[in-house]
Amino acid sequence: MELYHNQVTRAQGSFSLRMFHRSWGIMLIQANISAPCTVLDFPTRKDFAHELTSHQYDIVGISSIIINVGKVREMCRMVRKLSPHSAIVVGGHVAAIPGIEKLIDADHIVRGEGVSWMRRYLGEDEGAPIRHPAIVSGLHTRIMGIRLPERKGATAATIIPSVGCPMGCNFCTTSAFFGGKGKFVNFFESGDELFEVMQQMENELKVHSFFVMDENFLLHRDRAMRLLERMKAAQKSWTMSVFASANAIRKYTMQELVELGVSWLWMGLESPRAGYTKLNGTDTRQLTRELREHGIRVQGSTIIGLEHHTPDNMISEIEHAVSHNTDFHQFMLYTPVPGTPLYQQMTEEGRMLRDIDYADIHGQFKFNFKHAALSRDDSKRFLDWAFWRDFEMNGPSLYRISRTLLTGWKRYKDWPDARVRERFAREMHRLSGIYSSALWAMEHQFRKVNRDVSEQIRVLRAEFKQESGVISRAIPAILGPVLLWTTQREERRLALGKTYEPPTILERRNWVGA
Ligand code: B12
Ligand code: SF4
Repeated sequence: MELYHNQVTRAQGSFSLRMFHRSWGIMLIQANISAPCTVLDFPTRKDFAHELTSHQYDIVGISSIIINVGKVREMCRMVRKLSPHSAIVVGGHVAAIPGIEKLIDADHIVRGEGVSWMRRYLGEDEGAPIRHPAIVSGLHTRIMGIRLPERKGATAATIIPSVGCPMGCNFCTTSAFFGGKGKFVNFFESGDELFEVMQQMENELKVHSFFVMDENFLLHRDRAMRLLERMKAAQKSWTMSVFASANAIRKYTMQELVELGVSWLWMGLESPRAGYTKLNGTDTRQLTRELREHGIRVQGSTIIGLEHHTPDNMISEIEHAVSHNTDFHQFMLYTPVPGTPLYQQMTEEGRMLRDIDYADIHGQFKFNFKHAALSRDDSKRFLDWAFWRDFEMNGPSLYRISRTLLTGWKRYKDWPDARVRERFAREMHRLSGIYSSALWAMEHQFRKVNRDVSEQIRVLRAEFKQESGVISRAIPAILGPVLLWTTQREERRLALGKTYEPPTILERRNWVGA
């Protein structure tokens, strides 16, 4: 249940950014029905059994993606045994598995958007406005061997403006699941609606920072620009983390992005030779550099095992990806996932491999199809190497994000728009002492991996010192060695096979009188 550690910073050892994320789909459904409802997130088998036997549930809804189909099967079995009168409804991406009806024992399998389905099923108004739940984007954050304290307002709120993406890239399961090319489901159509939701979350969760869970937020320019107008009028100095394709980013000037508060941007780089419309004519290295020069942290995403990849060109493609020097870099195997056009094509060409466990189809292990030039083992070798190479050449992501922050701060600390100044100052003042300390520890620990990068970290640390206040300047002398110690302790723990699990969370709604 970890984004970064599973698929982004997985080669970064104790520097890997670790945190868990709630299951937003079921939180959204719960917030939008009037029936009494419990969300049980990350239950152990014991928790699930206890909940099933402590209350009489008419309906048990189970959310899952494809890899977890084995768990869904077991949960259905438990419901039938422990709560035999309950109807079982299974939703989420797992529903795209061909023949799912035969793999699990459920009464309803729901494909696509779930709020309207559940409202319809319960006899409620499916067209009623969407009520956004208050979602803290991550929990149990951990880095360099330390679990960060969870203060109200310190972690971004998740905002879900829509599901799906109209770009319809052939491999993209999220796009396919919500209708494919040209289609998506908008929960909040206008910038005004979005502004209201964000303001409400600001009040409820005391946040200034938002993780916007929309596959291609910047594609909808009118909505984003109206949001900006409202933010300016209300003097909101908000920070936003968004997903966007290169063609969508190009619709904005850097100034507009900075004023909107975009501080982290996930962009698909895929491959320089891939023919995806979203990349048409964009020099992604230049774009990445430009974004970072404006203090925007870039998370790149590159695909390993596209059709044109061979053992001869794979290394140079990975080197090209690494040369973007993004703050974070995800590498994913080209993976035909049920429901996508790519899966359809591979099936028709007889190239899907049989007997691959669904639990292994997640793009971080080995191919699930027959590639023209790369074997399954090659796919894993190249994938693992890509992560390692990015880490070795560019250093820990924590170092890279502090570098981007400092660049942004220097550029915008005296900017005329107070909202922009305030945003950079907020991050800089809150974090400069911590970053300097972490940089001290990184500089020491990274020497054994790459001396050049360790030297670059030292230079950045000196710059931080110059820009920081007196107190922040004093912190590294004490905190730096402590972080070095916790980092080394974490390395030892991880080497012994330590793993982390999310806590079980139970939330009831409309429960009074139930
Ligand atoms: C947040 C997220 C995560 C979080 C998970 C949080 C969590 N606790 O589940 C993190 C970062 C940890 C994560 C991890 C992984 N993820 Co992920 N993740 C996402 C992401 C970006 C957003 C999901 C989301 O919340 N969307 C918003 C909500 C509202 O949409 P939704 O979940 O689809 O729910 C709607 C419907 O599906 C439906 N619905 C959902 N559940 C139910 C239940 C019922 C009963 C009903 C009726 C309806 C219903 O109704 C909801 C409202 O419309 C999606 C991509 C995306 N944009 O959707 C990928 C995605 C779901 N992840 C994916 C994958 C592959 C993974 C990993 C395997 C990656 C990896 N290699 O490690 C791991 C697996 C983790 C695990 N063990 O389960 C794939 C799933 C592919 C597939 N077809 O199954 C997706 C689609 C990304 C992609 N395009 O490839 N992920
Ligand atoms: S642009 Fe991104 S989210 Fe949209 S279809 Fe392509 S891969 Fe999927």
